[in-house]
Amino acid sequence: PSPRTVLLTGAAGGLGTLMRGLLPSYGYTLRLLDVAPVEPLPDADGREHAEETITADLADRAALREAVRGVDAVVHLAGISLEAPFEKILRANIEGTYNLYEAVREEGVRRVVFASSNHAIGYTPRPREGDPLIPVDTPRRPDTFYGLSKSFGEDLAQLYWDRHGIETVSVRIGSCFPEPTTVRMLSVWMSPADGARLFHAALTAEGVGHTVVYGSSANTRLWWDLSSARALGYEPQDDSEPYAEKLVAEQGDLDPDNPDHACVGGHFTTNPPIWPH
Ligand code: NAI
Ligand code: 15L
Repeated sequence: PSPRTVLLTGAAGGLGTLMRGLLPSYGYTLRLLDVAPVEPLPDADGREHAEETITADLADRAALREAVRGVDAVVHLAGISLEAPFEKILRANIEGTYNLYEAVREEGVRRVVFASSNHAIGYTPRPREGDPLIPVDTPRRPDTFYGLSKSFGEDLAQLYWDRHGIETVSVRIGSCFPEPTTVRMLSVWMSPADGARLFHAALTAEGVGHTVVYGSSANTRLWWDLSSARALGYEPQDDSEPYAEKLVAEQGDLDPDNPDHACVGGHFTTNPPIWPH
């Protein structure tokens, strides 16, 4: 049976807020968790969603156990989403993701969708014209402690599949924001609507074991291979190309001599944006 009740962690964040708006139309009932209070979100018609919200830290194992109890699946977005001192990444992303998987194991939840990141392979050179797309089994080359924590999360997911039979789709998200805002994002953007399509496919595809996929729209300038995502039933509908003319006019094309533009992780490989808290 397809999952119906889903715990969405990181629900107060940017992607969490977008998915909270989009996933209910696929028939899911969401339970929302974040360390920051999850604010009520009015429907288009002004009504509030009937959602259960939990304010808890990923360090709180008792709270996590309660949060996953009775859900069919977890979409795990919570954590530090940029570079930060190692100790912070360790606590929120590494120990936090471990704590979540332990709760999932203890409560018998069958499926996790893990928000991995392109920064797990951030030092991979970006494909130039005529180069093949980056395959999903390319060696991991994290560009930050942040990217390293996503690499850990993918390995943790593999362990919990091999040892405990808990299925995970690890989605190496490119950039999921309402619109692409940089020339790099023309290659890595995932529209929020495609994000919801991909999460839905990751929640419902059968026999995924641990599957790694890239999370992007069907961009003309795409850098990586979406075939493992398509194999789940994901059919991206969007392409960043309509934004290209304006962005290239404003910012210029990616400069082959600029180290910020050499690798898929972009400026995370040179001067990563730092988590503000
Ligand atoms: P965000 O920073 O806006 O949201 C993350 C949320 O996690 C925040 O609401 C924060 O309060 C919560 N959080 C942080 N530490 C926590 C803890 N210890 N316990 C409970 N909650 C905690 O980030 P965004 O953009 O929404 O990303 C969501 C997830 O997707 C993150 O895991 C990020 O690494 C991943 N991702 C996002 C991409 C994007 O384009 N938005 C790209 C690649 C990966
Ligand atoms: C990420 O992993 C970050 O969480 C997100 O904020 C973006 O910076 C994205 O990668 C990106 O590479 O654009």
